Amino acid sequence: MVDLWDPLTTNIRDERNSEPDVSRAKFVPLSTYREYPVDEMRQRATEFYREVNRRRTVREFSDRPVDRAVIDDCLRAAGTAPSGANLQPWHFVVVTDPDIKRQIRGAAEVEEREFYEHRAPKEWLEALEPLGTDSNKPFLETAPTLIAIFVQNSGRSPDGTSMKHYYAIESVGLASGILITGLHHAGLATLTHTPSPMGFLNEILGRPPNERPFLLLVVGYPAADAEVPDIGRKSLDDYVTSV
Ligand code: IYR
Repeated sequence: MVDLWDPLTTNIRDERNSEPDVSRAKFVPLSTYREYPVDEMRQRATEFYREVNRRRTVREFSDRPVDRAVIDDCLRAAGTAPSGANLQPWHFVVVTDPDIKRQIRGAAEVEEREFYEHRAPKEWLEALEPLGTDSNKPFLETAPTLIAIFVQNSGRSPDGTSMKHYYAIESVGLASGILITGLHHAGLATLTHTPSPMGFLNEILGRPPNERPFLLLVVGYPAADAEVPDIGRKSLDDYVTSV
């Protein structure tokens, strides 16, 4: 049985009776993997957990600019995410222009007012209560950098024809997680902001219709007096079962 999801055999989708054409396949030795003695492995796992456990979503930002080389390396890290058929169905727009940030804030606040005043069911507003959010989004102008993340539902194959992207949303979620973790690791704060709907981002940022906004990531230094809600994380027993 040929796995039609396998990136090396997807080119046989319309020729199911023929042998897989793996002529494009090229394999190289796995030279990047590193194995550690188990003690070191444990130490590394614990250290990584401690590092990411310090991350908090921040809603009050300083206007201090951030170093672009840091952003670019974190975007490179995001681009290493696994993706369906390795099609890398993401696009990131780094926004620092104050005028574009102002436009984004204006459009986001229109949607957010609609959300908080009409669209959101009572239950949803209650769930958001501990976070203290409302429709004012000053951070969209204060923070030095916004990263608009788009999912490409389709792309172009090398011969220029349109090609469907598989597991596009999942792939962009994975890339976004790596980006957030990388920025935190570098010492920057982030806020995952999702005004809904976010179609205005295509318009303001000139992105094509095959791209859907996934997330607006606010990036910067926290304000000197930034506070975060006193909320916790589930413990392992609450979200893991083993069989
Ligand atoms: N997009 C709104 C509401 C909101 C929704 C969820 I789910 C959050 O975790 C936080 C906020 C806003 O940004 O305020």
